[in-house]
Amino acid sequence: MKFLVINGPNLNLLGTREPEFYGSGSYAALVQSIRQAAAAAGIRVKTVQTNHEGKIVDSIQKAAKKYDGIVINPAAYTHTSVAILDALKAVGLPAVEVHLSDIQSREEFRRHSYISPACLKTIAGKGFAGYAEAIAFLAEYIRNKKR
Ligand code: CA2
Repeated sequence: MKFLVINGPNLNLLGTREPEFYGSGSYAALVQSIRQAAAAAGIRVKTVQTNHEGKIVDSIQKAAKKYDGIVINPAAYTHTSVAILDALKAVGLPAVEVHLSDIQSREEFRRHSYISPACLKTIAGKGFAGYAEAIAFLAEYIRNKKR
């Protein structure tokens, strides 16, 4: 099984600001922890980070025949992007939405996600561990479906 993990705008800056929301680990450390979580779940993984909405849409479209599932932190596009919602719906791959911070307990504008209707589950407020939980959840979901 192979998963695509997509991280959206500004997550490349992890560890440089706002540790109270995003922790003190760098983006490289996040990638490392995602790789470890995938290995522990017996999953192959590809990680991508981009600051561009269209590139996220392109990655989702291209995932169709290459990956079994998607883990996505759309970052700020969570709260604005019908294009990412439509792309996830179009490919129909099982997807889990992840946020490092607890978006429900922050500003009002972060409480709504355009992406969650296309996802099996949203995991927020668990830092890097949220990605590990998403990978384990998706792996279990797909394995159960195949039974
Ligand atoms: O909690 C999350 O993971 C978010 O998706 C992160 C986004 C934010 O817009 C969402 O509302 C919630 C922001 C990512 C920016 O990350 C930075 C990290 C360090 C320094 C600057 C930005």
